[in-house]
Amino acid sequence: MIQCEVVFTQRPAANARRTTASAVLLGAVLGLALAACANGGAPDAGTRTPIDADTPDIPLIVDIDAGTAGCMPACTGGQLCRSGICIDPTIDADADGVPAAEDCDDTTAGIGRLAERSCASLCGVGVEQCANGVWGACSAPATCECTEGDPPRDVPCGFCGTQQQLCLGGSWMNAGACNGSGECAAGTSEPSGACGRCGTSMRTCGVGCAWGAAVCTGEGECVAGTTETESEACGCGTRTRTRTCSGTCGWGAWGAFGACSAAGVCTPGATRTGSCDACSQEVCSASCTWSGTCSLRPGNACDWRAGTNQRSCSGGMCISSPCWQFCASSCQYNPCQDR
Ligand SMILES: [Ca+2]
Repeated sequence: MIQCEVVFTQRPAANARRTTASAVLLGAVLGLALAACANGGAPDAGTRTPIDADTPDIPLIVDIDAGTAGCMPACTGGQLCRSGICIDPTIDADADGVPAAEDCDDTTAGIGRLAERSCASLCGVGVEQCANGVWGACSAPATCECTEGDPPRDVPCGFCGTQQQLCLGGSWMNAGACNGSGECAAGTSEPSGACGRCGTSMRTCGVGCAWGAAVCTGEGECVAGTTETESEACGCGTRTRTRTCSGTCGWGAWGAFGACSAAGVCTPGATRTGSCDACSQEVCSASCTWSGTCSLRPGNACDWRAGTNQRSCSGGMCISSPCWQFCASSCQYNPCQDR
C-alpha cells in the first residue's frame, strides 16, 4: 500500500517569470518530499490522484499528501480514502499506536496525530500542521508582491530618503535603514518663533526636504510699547499729541493735544493802542508780532491828536475860504467852518 505520495496542483501561471521561479522552488521542496517518501513507502503511480486536498487554495503547492485525497472509485466497506488509496482506518502500518484514520503519515512512526512539515507556494515557504490525521493549510503566502530572486529595488522613504528593499517570501522587505533623509516633509510649513512687530516666523520645507529661510508673517503696524508724536500749528506756535503702540502691535487712540508752545508776542489779528492815537490801533501780524504801524480803528474817520488835527474843507458852515474842520475826540471831523 502506498502511504506517501507527492501531489502537484498548479493553477494557470500568471506569467512566465512566475513559472520559472516556481520551478526552482519546486525542486527544493520536491527533494524534501521524496526523502519523506523514501522513509515510508514506494510511490505507486497507478493509485495517485493529482489533487491537493489539504491546501486547495495555494498555487503550485508541493507537499507529501497523507491527507484526504479523493479515491476513484469511492471507498466502500468502511474504508478510508487516503492519498487516493482506500485503506482500513483501523490499521497501524508504522506501529506507532496511532490508527491510520488519525495518523497523518501511517508509514512513519515519528508522525502521528501531531506533526509539522514544510510547504511552499510560489511566493515563499511555510509550514502546515497535522491535527488528528489531517494536514492543515500551508502557511506560505498565497499572493506575491514579487518573486524570489528579483533584484533589489529602491523606494522613497522618510524625508526624501531612499530605502532598499529585497524580495523575501513574495513580499518586499526593507533592507537596512532609510538613507539620505532630509529634515522635513517637502511642502510643509511650520512656525519657528516670534518675529518683528508681533509677527510669526514661518519656514517652509523645500523640494529637497530642507527648511528654507524663515519669513516673518502676520506683523502688526507698530512695535509694542513705542509711542508716536504728531504736531499741528497753533497761532504762531505748535502743539503735540501722542499715541502708544499696544502689546498686540496696534496703535492706540491719539491723546489730547498739549498746550500751544510760546511763539511770537501776540495773536494774529489782535489789536492794541500802543503808541497810536486814541482813534487808531496797532494790529498783530500773521507772524505774531506787532506791526509797528497805526491805522484808524473801524468806524473812525480821523485821529484826534488831542484836538490839534485839522484839515481844510469847503461847504457846510463855511462861508468864505479858507475853511477848516478839526477832528473831535469822537474821532470824527467837526463841521466845516470859517477860520
Ligand atoms: Ca500509525
